[in-house]
Amino acid sequence: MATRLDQIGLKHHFVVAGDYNLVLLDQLLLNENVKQVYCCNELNCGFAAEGYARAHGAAACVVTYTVGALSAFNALASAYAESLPVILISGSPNTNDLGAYHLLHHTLGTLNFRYQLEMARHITCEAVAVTHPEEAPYLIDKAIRAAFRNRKPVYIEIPCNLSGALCSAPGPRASLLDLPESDPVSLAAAVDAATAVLRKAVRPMLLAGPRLRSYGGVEAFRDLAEAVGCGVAVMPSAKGFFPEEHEQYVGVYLGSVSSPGCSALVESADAVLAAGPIFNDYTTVGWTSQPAVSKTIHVDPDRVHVAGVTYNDVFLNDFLAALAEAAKKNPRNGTTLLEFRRTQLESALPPTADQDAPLTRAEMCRQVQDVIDPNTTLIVETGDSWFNGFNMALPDGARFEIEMQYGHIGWSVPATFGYAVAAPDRRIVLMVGDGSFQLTAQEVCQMVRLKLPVIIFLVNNRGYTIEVEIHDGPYNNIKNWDYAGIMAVFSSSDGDGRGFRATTGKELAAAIQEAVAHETGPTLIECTIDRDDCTKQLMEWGPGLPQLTDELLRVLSCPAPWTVQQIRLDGAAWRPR
Ligand SMILES: Cc1ncc(C[n+]2csc(CCOP(=O)(O)OP(=O)(O)O)c2C)c(N)n1
Ligand SMILES: [Mg+2]
Repeated sequence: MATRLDQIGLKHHFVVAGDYNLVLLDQLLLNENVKQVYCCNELNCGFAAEGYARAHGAAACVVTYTVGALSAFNALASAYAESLPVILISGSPNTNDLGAYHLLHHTLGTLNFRYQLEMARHITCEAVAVTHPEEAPYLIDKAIRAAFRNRKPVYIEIPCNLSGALCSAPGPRASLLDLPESDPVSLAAAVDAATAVLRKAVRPMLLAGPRLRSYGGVEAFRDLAEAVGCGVAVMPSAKGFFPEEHEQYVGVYLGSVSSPGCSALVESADAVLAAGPIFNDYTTVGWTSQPAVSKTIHVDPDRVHVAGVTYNDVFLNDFLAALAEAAKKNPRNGTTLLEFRRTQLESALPPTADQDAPLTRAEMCRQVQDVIDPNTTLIVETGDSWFNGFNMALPDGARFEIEMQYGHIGWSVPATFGYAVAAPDRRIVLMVGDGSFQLTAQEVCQMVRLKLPVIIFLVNNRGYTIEVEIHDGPYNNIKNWDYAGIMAVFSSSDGDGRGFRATTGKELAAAIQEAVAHETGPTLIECTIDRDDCTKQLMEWGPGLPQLTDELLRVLSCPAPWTVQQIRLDGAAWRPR
């Protein structure tokens, strides 16, 4: 296992120790090329690996049986949704325990020791359990190969008593990392069909989707954009996959809450090539906006849909590269770009607020924007931080990370930790809401432990503001914390994390100055803003999402034939129509 993790290029793996994995951890420590990084709990451990995979391409984490693994599963599901090859390794009962009728701790107290493997199958593309030392090299390779081919997580279970057992040495890594090749006939046909569509189009557009990076298409997409010469928009989770300073860049496409001028271009285009998109309820703003299917060349990771025909076994990277070669510049393709530039007002810099006035969201964003340089990775958490992030300008080289398909609040703190471990030379900036932070806050102590100079903007708006905009109630209020003060707790006597509270523009500017200069640990800046001070995009996006409104209840509930009357929870009698 250690040799393979080393050979696939991992420099670290993330760990929470437990008595089902201790011997395994000893074995992994023998390979000094792959360092162990410890986490506070297994959910965070999984998310740290997820964040590491974003920066490094792949990741591994090691946990103990059931009590550990079941927590890590949530993060593994995130890696599935976000298409990241994360390898989850769990210790498991000895191979003789079942036959010996041994009831074991950390289990359900039954003799079923298979449930964890069965559960893992649903959230991985390959789940294996080693049951004999000689099977280990084969099963480990099988799982790792699947992770790289599918860009999805995998699960490997290793019994305690086999963790130190001898097995045959692994051979050279051979084809472990190879991607499958497209079917040449399908590929050529798909490229022909797409070329014909693009050639005919008067107002073509390119749209980058979240799967573009996972499936290795970022460079080919840029080549294609330059070959076609048309406008390029990105979906929110693909922000940063096409350079924002490029002359063809037109902004973030998110239906009615897109960046200025962008949705009109995408929706009026006569051909849209969407590379690795995910059109879900969030990204279509509650199914209100999506480029017309009939006009879309839809490029999935392993198939392409063009003009009502699906070309299977055509891989995204191959397709984009071949199409870039084939696409000829259409002189009219610049039309949309020209229109776009005409509609853009001179982008005025946001006004600087009165520096002694209470801090506002807009002033906070204005100052965060100044921190983002070409070497920055901006990581944004679910919440209004998403929308704050979409609005930030990324200079060339800057990167952007978001977990918009899975949307687990609390993801960002451990994922930022993992990302920072993988990319120690980048400036890592996190924007996270108070509610999200409360889920996984403790992982900041690992940033302190490893002296990672992450800058955390903790947006304290006293609650779940994004939920307030979707559907408000008392459940959106949360207990306030002394977020700035928490850094002293995490630093204790052997760390150097710093915490500041900014209640005005002046205090924020001073805190940022300290944060940028602080190199021996993380800095958390608590930005206190009003509970209702949110982006205008959130105000429009939130109410657009489908919810359990009375109208939907009426549409969805098909009463059973014997139902005469149903009593709603609020006591109001409701009769089926
Ligand atoms: C694990 C999990 N639980 C619950 C939710 C539902 N949820 C989505 S956003 C959100 C609130 C986020 O609040 P905060 O981090 O304070 O962001 P804000 O919008 O206030 O800036 C909640 C509870 C979720 N997405 N994930
Ligand atoms: Mg909040």
